[in-house]
Amino acid sequence: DYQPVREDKFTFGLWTVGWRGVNTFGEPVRPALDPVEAVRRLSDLGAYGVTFHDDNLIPPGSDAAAREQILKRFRGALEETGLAVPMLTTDLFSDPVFRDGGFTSNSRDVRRYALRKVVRNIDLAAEMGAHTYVCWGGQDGAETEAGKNGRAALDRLREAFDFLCAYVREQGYGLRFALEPKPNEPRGDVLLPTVGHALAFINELEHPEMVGVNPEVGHEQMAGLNFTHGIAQALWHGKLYHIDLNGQRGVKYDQDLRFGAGDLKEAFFLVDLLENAGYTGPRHFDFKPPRTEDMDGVWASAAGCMRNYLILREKAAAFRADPEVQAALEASRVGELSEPTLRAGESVADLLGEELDLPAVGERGYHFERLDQLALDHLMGVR
Ligand code: 3MF
Ligand code: MG
Ligand code: MG
Ligand code: MG
Repeated sequence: DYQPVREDKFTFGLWTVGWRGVNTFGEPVRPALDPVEAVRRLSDLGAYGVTFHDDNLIPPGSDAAAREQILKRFRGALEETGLAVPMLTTDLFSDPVFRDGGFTSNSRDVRRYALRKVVRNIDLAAEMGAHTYVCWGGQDGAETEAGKNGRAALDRLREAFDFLCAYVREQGYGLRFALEPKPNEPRGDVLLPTVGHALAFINELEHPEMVGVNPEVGHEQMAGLNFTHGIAQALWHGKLYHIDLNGQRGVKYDQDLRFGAGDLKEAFFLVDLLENAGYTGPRHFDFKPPRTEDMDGVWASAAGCMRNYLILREKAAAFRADPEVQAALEASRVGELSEPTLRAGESVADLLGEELDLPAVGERGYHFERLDQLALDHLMGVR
């Protein structure tokens, strides 16, 4: 019946089901959603937790008393439902002051304000028991080359993360940061456009062990990249701290379709990878119920994200368990890639002394098409 349970670890951003459907050409189509209502509805649907930007829960400009009142009500909903808050993040993009970015705005006073906004929300993240703090620098980017010194921007970004890591260490919080890459939108070009750029950047930090990535399906696909390959590399580096699941169809604006919509085959192999690689973090949905939907459609869309994940999980397990698939994997030499190329202790002379029968090996076929068709047969439900 594909009914999600808490152990599936499905989480949703408050900004996803709460998205009011504003777009570049259209006004909001749905009413504001009370975060307490979001918690209750997501709990009823079987989710494990919720995540949010500071401003999703506490409207900017709230005074200390209002903030406490909102938090008290929200904590009440968490207690009542048992939902967790495994991740928090900061809105460093909506306010007009962030029109040239947060950590990398050309304006130093804005950069200092961005740091203060994050520090305050990190305290809340720790209080809520979150393990991950996601940073998406959506307005950190440019439309022009002359207006932005790319190397200085990276200096300032490093300065920000070195400072934030030091703060978390001083406070003794058990938090790790996860950078979310995106190639463009809202800026013409965004800083750290892909998973690979983010991984390289992390190596330049003072505490690289405290910083990983939060890749989003659609963001890599907007750059025409293979998301599953990107996740494989993030896992290989031990850097998959969090993940944003959704759907996207090709190189165009950030569609944020529900998970499974968009490139279904890549979604299948993504679930297969996450389930088999031992990823234990939340399965976090960052999607936008389309503007066509009323509130019933919003909940149908959220339920669809989880349902599709569970169906794909079942299909992936059946694919791996199928004896014909196992034989096809063997015929495709997939397991052989896990064998080291060199023998232990082998000398260069040993290697040089070996011959390869070029004509014979050149004729070798890999039978990937047959293997891939078996995957599609499973995915399409005929096996
Ligand atoms: C934009 C995004 C963001 C990030 C969020 C988490 C608003 O395309 O994906 O969602 O996921 O800011 O930090
Ligand atoms: Mg997106
Ligand atoms: Mg996104
Ligand atoms: Mg995202």
